[in-house]
Amino acid sequence: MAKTYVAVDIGASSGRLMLSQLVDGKLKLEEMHRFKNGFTKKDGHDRWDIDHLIQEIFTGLEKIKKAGYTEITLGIDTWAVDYVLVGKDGERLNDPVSYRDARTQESIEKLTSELPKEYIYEKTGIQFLDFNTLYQLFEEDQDLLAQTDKILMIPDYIGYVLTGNAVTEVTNASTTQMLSLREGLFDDNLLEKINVKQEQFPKLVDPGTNLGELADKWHQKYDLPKTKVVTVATHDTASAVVGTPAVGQRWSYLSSGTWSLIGAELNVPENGEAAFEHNYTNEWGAYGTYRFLKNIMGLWIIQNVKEELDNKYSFAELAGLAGQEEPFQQFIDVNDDRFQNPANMIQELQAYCRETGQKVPETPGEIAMAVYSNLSLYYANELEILGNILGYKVDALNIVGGGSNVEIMNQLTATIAGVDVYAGPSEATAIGNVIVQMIAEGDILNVYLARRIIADSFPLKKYSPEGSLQYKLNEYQAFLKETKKTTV
Ligand code: LRH
Repeated sequence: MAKTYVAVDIGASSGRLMLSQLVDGKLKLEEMHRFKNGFTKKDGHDRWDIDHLIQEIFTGLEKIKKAGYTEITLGIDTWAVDYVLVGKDGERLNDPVSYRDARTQESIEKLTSELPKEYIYEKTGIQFLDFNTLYQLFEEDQDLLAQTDKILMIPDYIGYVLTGNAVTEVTNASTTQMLSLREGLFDDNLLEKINVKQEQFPKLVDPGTNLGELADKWHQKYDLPKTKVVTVATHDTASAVVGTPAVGQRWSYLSSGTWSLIGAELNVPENGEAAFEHNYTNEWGAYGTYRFLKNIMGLWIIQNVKEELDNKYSFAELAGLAGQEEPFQQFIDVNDDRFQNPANMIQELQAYCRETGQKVPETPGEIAMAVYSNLSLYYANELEILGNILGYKVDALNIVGGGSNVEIMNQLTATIAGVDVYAGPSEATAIGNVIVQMIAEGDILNVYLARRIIADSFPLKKYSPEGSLQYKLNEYQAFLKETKKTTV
């Protein structure tokens, strides 16, 4: 019987346990358990309920055992930048704060008044986002930090709870904005500025490292399969890029989930002036690669809209309603900070349109179309910037993740950007997670072969440009220039 692999893949809005086997050269993937995720206010901050997430993992593993799988290999990936502080007794000191919490709103300015941005970017190659771990730790409660034995990134913490073994996996660690590109270690100057010691981070490991067996105490408590935990590319976006079936010579990717991450896979980091100016990042990828990309606000906007409409419409229904509306009724800078965690997303979108003297979207269809068409414009704009920095025009955009199901956006993006779009698989993150396990276990030779297997196993949908919307992109770019200028 084929070996059984399980991906624990937890994003900011939901988590899942996906079971996978390699059968006759094709990947089989089955969802075994799905649960919601989100943050709530506790002790004055927006926090994740990490114990609940771990409980859901056990629930999923029990289901897997019940379905007859007695022995599995397991990998964990989650969103980036957030961490858990663990004390000497091995217990977490508090629930982890969410990156959307307001505590770091001014931290980039504060920290970079002492250590110039140019220094940090040259060292780390990581984009400036106010929620990077660097700024979160800068704002951390100093009493808690003094009691901290280990700082564990979220997936490393989950792996630690499951096995008792602590590591710092590099793809996720790179999002801290504290890893030195040249040395491959945490940068001492940066650590000193935030009062953190090298020893507080367990040893750095690459994706594909064996973490260990599920601890006995969990077998005593629950009915679980025999489980070997492998440290995968624990940053969900890194797993998604591994799971991208790379179509085209000069391919690019858009990992479309709560966030939209658009970029290219590089073998050498690109942290020159142009990349700095456009705030592109060089997050570490699996197998020595760099994920040269930009964060775009993504489906977070539509997820909030959906909730604020009392979940009356599914995502598919919202896309259907959007399809009945004309695109480009208004331009929106979807990456404006005001959309990061507003009290009410619909009102924020409407206020933005009002303030910029544009048509205010009112109906669910109008609002959804405003979001989708502006996300597509933003993607196309970034693809142009990406091409300018790298010195070539990409010939294909591979859209993976849940957003790859939104046909209307796939088509608009292809037409505005003037590139072929290949959509799917929507579960690229879970796929990338199990691929790293399969390579580690010797079931697949390498990532190139893996990507061929993915393309053979999951149907991709191609969208070619329909006419040209270059003029719309030009108008949008002029709008962004103007609004960014006036807000400075
Ligand atoms: C996507 C993601 C992204 C990070 C953000 C915090 O889930 O990991 O790559 O920038 O969450």
